[in-house]
Amino acid sequence: MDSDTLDRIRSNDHRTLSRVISQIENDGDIPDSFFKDVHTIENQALRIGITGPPGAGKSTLTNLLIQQYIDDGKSVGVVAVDPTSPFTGGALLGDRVRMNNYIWDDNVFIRSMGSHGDLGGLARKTQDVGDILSASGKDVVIIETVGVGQGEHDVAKAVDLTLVLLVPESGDEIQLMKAGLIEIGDMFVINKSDREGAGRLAQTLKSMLHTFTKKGKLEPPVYNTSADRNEGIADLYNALNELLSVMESKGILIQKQLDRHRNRVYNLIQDRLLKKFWTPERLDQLEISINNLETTQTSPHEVASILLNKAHE
Ligand SMILES: Nc1nc2c(ncn2[C@@H]2O[C@H](COP(=O)(O)OP(=O)(O)OP(=O)(O)O)[C@@H](O)[C@H]2O)c(=O)[nH]1
Ligand SMILES: [Mg+2]
Repeated sequence: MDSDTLDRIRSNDHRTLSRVISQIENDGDIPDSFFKDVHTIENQALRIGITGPPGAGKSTLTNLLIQQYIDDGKSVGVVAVDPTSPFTGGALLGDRVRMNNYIWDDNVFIRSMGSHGDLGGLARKTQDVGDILSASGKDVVIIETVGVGQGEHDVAKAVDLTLVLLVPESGDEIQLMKAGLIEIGDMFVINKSDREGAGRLAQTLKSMLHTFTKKGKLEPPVYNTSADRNEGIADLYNALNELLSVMESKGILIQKQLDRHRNRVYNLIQDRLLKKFWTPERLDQLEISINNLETTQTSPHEVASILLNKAHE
């Protein structure tokens, strides 16, 4: 990666942003020195995660939040992470992203990104893309991700604030617990509140959050919106900013950033050690031991010990 690329990122050249993000998405060989430089020019964009079940209205809401930020004179970068898609090649997934209003606006950059089926890698990539967008000078980076599994938990660790979007059909207490979204939200939004059951869900959710919020932690607020009618959005936006300033004054944002930093180092080391460990030779050995397994009954523990011991030879 040359210094020209860095300059272009810094000067908010969207084509360069797109190219570099594609490289990250496709596991391109980007040298560490590049990220080092990106980090030094990184401004501290606020990172917001929006997660929730498929079709809950995440993109519709994101679109409206973009407008609120623009009206406030802020610039926004959006990454729509699609864990179900192997990769997107940088194309806007028209029907998933629904954010085509800003194509010509320098203050808004929108990308979707797939995972290659590797959710762990997705969290790392999301962080890296966040850094790039931050370096381009965006004030806010929004990461939209579908809440269907482990992926959103990782993404939640990559942001300053996680907004969980639910719909009236999201169900009762037990279903909400099972979905695993309760513990990751800093703020909850019941979208499609034009539908029946929105008030009931809000009550259920509030009492759950009241019960489960640990002492000394902030109890996440609950808001109702109808994104496709632009209802409740201004209130939500104000509440979001209010929550952020409370989080900032209580030192929660700084703590999250420090945790994020620690986690990234941890994950990078894990990735690198694994990459270093699995040489073609060891992969061959593993294959051989698997073939032998049928006849020799070697336990996986034993095979692992043998391979690990060889690592020390
Ligand atoms: N009734 C109703 N429909 C809505 C509302 N908000 C969004 N929708 C509709 O719900 C559908 C899905 O909206 P999206 O914004 O694409 O939802 P999403 O969560 O981004 O979807 P995925 O990214 O595919 O998971 C669209 O047809 C929207 O028009 C709402 O408040 N009420
Ligand atoms: Mg979407």
